[in-house]
Amino acid sequence: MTANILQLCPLMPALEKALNERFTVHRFFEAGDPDEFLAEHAERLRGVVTGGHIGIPAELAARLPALEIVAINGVGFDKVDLAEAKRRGVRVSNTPDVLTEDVADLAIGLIVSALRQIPRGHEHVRAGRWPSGDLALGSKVSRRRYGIFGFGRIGQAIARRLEGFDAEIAYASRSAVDTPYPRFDSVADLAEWADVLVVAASASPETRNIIDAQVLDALGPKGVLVNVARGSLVDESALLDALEQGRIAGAALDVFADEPRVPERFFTLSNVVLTPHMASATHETRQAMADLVLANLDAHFAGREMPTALV
Ligand code: 8YV
Repeated sequence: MTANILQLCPLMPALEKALNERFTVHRFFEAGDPDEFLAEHAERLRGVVTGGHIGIPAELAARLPALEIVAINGVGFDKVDLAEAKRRGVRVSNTPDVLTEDVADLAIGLIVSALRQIPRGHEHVRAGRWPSGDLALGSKVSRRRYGIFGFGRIGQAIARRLEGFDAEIAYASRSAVDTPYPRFDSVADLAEWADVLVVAASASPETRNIIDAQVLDALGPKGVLVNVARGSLVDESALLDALEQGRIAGAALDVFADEPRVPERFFTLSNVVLTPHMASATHETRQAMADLVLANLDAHFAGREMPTALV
């Protein structure tokens, strides 16, 4: 008999097809009344497949007595309680490494978009405004100071790409990394030094709202904030105030505190570039992530060691 698993969000069609071939899949996000659904199915559900940005709410995990594995289609595990999983003997896997390049690539895209105003230029041409005048000037990307907050796999991949821009690079992170780049003790000091502050740290209670008004003021009126990590690292209302008041020059954001809901205040600002959490969203990378999700589930249900286990 195939195992019953709970799917918490839509996934790429090839992954959904492969899951359906292996398991009895229940699409929780389309299940109607969650209480009725759980009353009928909870006791049979042995696995959960979910996105990194969704994880599994603690209340839901607590209502799944037969839960054995949570397979995250993403690298971030901030929305899964790993300590509780360990306590219960529930295994957890994620998809590290395969998405590093794409996230770093999008960070570069956001940096260039924000500094060189690519989205505004695009709109300028499409709206037929070019004959009536040129855009205001942008700012240089090359030979600027880039402060990277979070210097793990993704932060380091961003730094490697920025080398191509003859950039000055520094970082701040929980622990020192073996690298020639200077390390700042605090994010505020890094922001003070940097022209562009790139957020690439993982979300945790310690990093919640760490990019606050003080850090933004340290970044200053010529500084730009780029976030490809998680919205929870940025105090969004402090960011909106700073952008509206010109206390920082601009922001390029792929992630938001309450996504997919984005505060409307962002929509009237001309100094922002906004993308819908798409840093890992390429065919190639989503396929590689899907392969890892399946490899972890297959290994678990075959009693083998999982290739990318967190717990
Ligand atoms: C994905 C992510 O958008 O890896 C992560 O942690 O947030 C992203 O890669 C998401 O997990 C897709 O399900």
